[in-house]
Amino acid sequence: NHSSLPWHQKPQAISNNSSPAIKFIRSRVEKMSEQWIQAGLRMKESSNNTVSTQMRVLLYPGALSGSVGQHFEAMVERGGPLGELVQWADLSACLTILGHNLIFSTSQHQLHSLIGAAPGRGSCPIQRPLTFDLIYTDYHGLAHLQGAMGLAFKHYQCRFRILDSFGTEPAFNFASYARSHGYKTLWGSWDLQPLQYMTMFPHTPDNSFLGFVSEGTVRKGSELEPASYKKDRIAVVYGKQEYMWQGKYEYVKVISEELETHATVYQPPGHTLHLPSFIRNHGLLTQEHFQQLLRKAKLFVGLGFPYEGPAPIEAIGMGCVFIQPRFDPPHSSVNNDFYKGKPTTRQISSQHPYAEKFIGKPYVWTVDVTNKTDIREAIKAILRSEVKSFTPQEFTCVGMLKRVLGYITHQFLLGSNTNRCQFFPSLCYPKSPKNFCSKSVPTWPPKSALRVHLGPLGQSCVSACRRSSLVCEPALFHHLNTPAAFTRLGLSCASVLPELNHLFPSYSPWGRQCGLQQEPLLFSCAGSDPSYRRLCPCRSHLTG
Ligand code: U2F
Repeated sequence: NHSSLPWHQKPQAISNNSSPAIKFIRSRVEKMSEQWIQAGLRMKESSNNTVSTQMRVLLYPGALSGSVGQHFEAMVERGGPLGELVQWADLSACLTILGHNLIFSTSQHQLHSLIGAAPGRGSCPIQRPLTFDLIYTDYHGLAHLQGAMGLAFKHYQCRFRILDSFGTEPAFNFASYARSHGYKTLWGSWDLQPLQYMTMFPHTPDNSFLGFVSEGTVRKGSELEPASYKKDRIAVVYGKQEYMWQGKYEYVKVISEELETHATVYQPPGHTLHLPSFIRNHGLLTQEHFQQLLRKAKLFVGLGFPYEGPAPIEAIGMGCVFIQPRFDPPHSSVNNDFYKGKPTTRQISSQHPYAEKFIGKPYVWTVDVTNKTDIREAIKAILRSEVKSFTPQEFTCVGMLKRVLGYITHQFLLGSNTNRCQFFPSLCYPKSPKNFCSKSVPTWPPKSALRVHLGPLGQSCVSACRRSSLVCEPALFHHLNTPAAFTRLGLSCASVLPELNHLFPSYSPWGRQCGLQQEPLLFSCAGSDPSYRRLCPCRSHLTG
């Protein structure tokens, strides 16, 4: 019964809806609306009572406003990044289906009237109470919010959620620590709860993995079903701008000897592209046409850049195999211009580490692209294989709905607006046990989920938990941050010292030193050091 569902409420939109970015977002939401509705209905069927809280939510992508916005907008139709727009589109759709009341704005001017201080007497503005329960923004937007809210910014910062594709590790987030320990970067240093940063892929559980949707479905009668695709012997190269192809001629040549090779490189007016002659270039395509091409293709070819975008997940969802370069040594903020200044110590082992590590063969082949024999062998094996389309559950509409519902339920303080409960109640507590506005220790997930692991020297808790097919859970760190936790692990400590150190709690075998964490904001699944064995709060999880 569609009429009982929340998306029949009239959506409120305040935005400049003619910009290229807004057009992209709007067209994606419209194109996927049927999938979202079906997923919402499935969720509703499987949840057994009907109460959940309707939030007033502001979506403010700062990257689309002001001077940064002008630059971003100018690049949308010229091969610039679209991944962030994919996320904003999917987040808007997801929150709408969950029944929340959204305002989407890309205007810095409107931001002032929506949340800014009202003019007071003389030069003293009066801060109005914030009427939004949640504000989703990005790093650029945070600065705009700070400008608009003045002193109230700190007071309300627990309501912010930051879309942050590549993630922010705790060491970079905690300003005084970042300053004194060499983790100060262009971004970071906002002293938020690390879980307030929402990433495009599950980089570290210190942040919340927001993701996006990549679902290849077709209509069968009244139902949407996973699609199967008839494949031609063609490859599509992942590289929207000419510079991305530099140094990749030989690699693409080997592929083109076996498959007809297509590309979607943007051609600036009056400019001749210098692509290899064997390439069939379509120019930058609309998302719909790009996806049509992927449906026919057998192979999607990563060139090394862009890093960690949505397109490989879409391609795999449309039955392509993704081949991509391995990075040896890995790229990171230390040796790579793109990652320089990003608040993460991650080591990027290939163009798309998620595809490499979480999906892998037969869908993903990570190769040494300087070794022609390796490439040739991989291509031959791929052509012999029969690979079906595959979408990890976490990148489906249902996956994203469940995840975002979980975050809203467990990461939100019910304040003034209790009892506006309606839609997906089974996962919704009457009072949220954990929120970012109180200083109390988290109570979700429950302690019973905790699996304590003592990591080997030099390993982060992200890897230590993953090695045992578990996931690091930062909300459980406080259970390990006690002298008794060391004893339970059979470690006898010569000294037990509390310290500001993002690697703590940890054990150092030299001198049998046991280090406790002094600052909860520094609890960090990410981070490793050859002299420490980390105490890791792991938990189990549903695959995918
Ligand atoms: C990533 O941004 P990108 O925009 O480069 O990410 P892509 O994976 O290329 O894809 C974004 C979307 O663009 C669509 C495609 C994807 O959903 O369907 N598209 C299209 O509409 N037309 C075309 O011809 C080709 C693709 C990442 F997401 C950002 O976070 C990073 O900043 C950026 C750089 O690493 O990479």
